[in-house]
Amino acid sequence: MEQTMRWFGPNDPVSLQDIRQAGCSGVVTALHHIPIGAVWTTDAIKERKKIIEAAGLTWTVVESLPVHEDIKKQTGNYQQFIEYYKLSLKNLSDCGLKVVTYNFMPVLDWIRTDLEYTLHDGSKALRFEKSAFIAFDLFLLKRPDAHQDYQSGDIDKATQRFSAMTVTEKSTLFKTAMLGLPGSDEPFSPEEILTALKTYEGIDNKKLKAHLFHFLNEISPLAASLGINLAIHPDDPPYSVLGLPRIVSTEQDLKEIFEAVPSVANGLCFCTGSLGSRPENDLPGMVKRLGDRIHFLHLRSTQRDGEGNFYEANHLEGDANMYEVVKEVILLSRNKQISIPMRPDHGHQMLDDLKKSTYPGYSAIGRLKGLAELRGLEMGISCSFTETGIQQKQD
Ligand code: DNO
Repeated sequence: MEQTMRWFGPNDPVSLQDIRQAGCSGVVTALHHIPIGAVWTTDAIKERKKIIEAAGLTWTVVESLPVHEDIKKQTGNYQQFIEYYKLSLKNLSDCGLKVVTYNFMPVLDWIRTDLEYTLHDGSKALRFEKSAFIAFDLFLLKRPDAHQDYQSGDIDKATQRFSAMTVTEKSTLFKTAMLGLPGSDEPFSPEEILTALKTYEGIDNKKLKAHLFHFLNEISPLAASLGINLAIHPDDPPYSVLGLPRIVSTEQDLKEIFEAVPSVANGLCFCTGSLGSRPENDLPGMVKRLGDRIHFLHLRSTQRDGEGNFYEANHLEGDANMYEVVKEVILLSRNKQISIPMRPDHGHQMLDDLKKSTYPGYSAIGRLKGLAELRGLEMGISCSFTETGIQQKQD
């Protein structure tokens, strides 16, 4: 696996030097300052590339080239936005970029209810708590008809949870759930969210999928001809939230996406954290079955409980069977003679970073720890394969 870390650009408190010292050869980044939908010019791409290369690193993966909401809804000038997307792909390819990550989650990217969940050792993790999220939806966001999306028992639990919260806890929950997109520390306002949610009325999973397939049919042939691999990021969490459709949550979803556009360029960012928070997603099996389309790896593990809550565990702990996942990735890489870029996704806020302010999930030391563990795991498995003479997967 090619080891990288996410870097949010020149304003990221984690420096390129930090990332290099963590043992990475490359970074994963995006031009976060360019408004969603606008073309990434070659000048802007080259400028970012120059900064990265001056630090002795490569720009390995684009994460993300965001998809404009009009493309997801097929409203307004969406064909124009698709053309802009194609232009950005062309410009990225002209600058030597080969993997482009994106997502098709309506309105919001990932959602958590607690960015500072304190673990037994004092480090802090990201957490999703079902009752807190329902309480946010019903009593803070006050989404019209939200109660129709929940079972009465869940509403009772959320009501109790909410009434036990202090004013400060309510305000923190509110800000956390509305944090918006990574790379931004600006939360959405409730009015903005409610207005955006309303624009999805009448768009169910089937319709959103058709819109995704249309988009992919438009961009995949170009991506293939440019030598770019597209990597869709799964939904996080992998189910419907706030009444929105979600279509990249299960193996079946992914199979449909790959069948709809059979080009290998139409691929996946295999995020073990997002997919792993849904118990029936068999992560090692998915690497085996979907391997041809995996162009980028996000490795992290979540710890679920029986109540629908999860927190982000240490990279080798939690529910993801990281040993089996990495083993399958090594077999896949050997079979295809490739090195798939990976990054340790998220990390605990720990040690000196507890005093610092960084993007949630993206402090340096916790990710460095995760990366070190994952590298060790990879090396151990690879060496044991070599010793036992396993060069290729025997199917
Ligand atoms: C969260 C990330 C996601 C991811 C996007 C890709 O930490 O994994 O925000 O970058 O969904 O478009």
